[in-house]
Amino acid sequence: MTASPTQPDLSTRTGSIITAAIIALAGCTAPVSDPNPPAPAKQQHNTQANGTTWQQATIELPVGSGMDCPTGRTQLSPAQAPSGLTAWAKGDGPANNFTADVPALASGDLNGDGASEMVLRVRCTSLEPSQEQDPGLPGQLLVVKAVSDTHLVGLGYVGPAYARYLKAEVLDGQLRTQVWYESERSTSIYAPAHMRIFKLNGTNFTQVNGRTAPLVLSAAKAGQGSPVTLPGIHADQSVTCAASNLVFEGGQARTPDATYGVTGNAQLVDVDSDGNQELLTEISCTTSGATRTSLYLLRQDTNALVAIDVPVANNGMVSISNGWKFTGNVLTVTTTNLQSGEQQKHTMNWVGDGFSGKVGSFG
Ligand SMILES: [Ca+2]
Ligand SMILES: [Ca+2]
Repeated sequence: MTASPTQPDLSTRTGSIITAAIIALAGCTAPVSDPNPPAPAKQQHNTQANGTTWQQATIELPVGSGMDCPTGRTQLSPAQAPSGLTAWAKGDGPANNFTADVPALASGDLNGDGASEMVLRVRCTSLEPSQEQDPGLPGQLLVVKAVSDTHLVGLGYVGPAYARYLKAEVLDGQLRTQVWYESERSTSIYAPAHMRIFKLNGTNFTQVNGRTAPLVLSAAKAGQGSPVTLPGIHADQSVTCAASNLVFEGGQARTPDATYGVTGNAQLVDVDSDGNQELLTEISCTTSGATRTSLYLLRQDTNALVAIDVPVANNGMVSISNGWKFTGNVLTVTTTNLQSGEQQKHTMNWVGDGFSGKVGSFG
């Protein structure tokens, strides 16, 4: 588990860092795709406790969890926050108010007794619900058992603190959850969400599958991004930008022959719906004074982001600054011929292992 920060205004600071980073990188080029993740799914699940009653329940919060959270018997009260309805309790320390979002993110049997538990998205923070500004504030998950409509027992926290849990489901006694931004310390843009799978092991939930750390294309704060593997971009019989293994720092990466840049246009997508997001992103390549921007699809490999397709492999003849977007497994890209000025709209379908109708060639 991530060590708890001491700053009482963590949530606010995190949002500011993300916003500042997005603005900083967005300044590199014109149109910017929104790299923010979707808000957590607001699914209504069948729960043992009535959704309006458990907000006023007594909850037994886990003791000895290592989280900077209230412990023991706590009385919940309903409240309104930017994320919607919450149940919350005022802590007795400087930074440990407890907030749980309504409704539960998921439910299912996680302790094998045949009855469903609720999976709540919770935060331990100095803020009161009315002070929260971000509807997707980072926190962690808490699995609770409803003894009655007014009495909940926390079985254990799940996952690292200060992450954003976008989705969760209970399947075969395991909790599968999609995580974005692992912690305040690794807050970065262009970090695709990933799946983590947890199981109750004695008295704690332990991770049994999935990534244990995020991959990051370009760190928002100081430091290096994760390794990135790109294929070469071809032009006629030559290679305009060679295949390369890069590490971005401050949005740039260099090889002896070229300089690469993250342009600021990126979209998080999940082309194969496995919960591990892919990253559609423009990356520029400058060689011999000429800059060409291509559009790549990066997949999360074990320890690196690896390009599995290049929808626009730019040989220097086109600009893609007129924009692109990916919706419903269809990527549309408008290119401008740099010599004639002619614009062309390309519609590319995801066909399982790549896009149809790509522009240019690579390898
Ligand atoms: Ca159960
Ligand atoms: Ca995927």
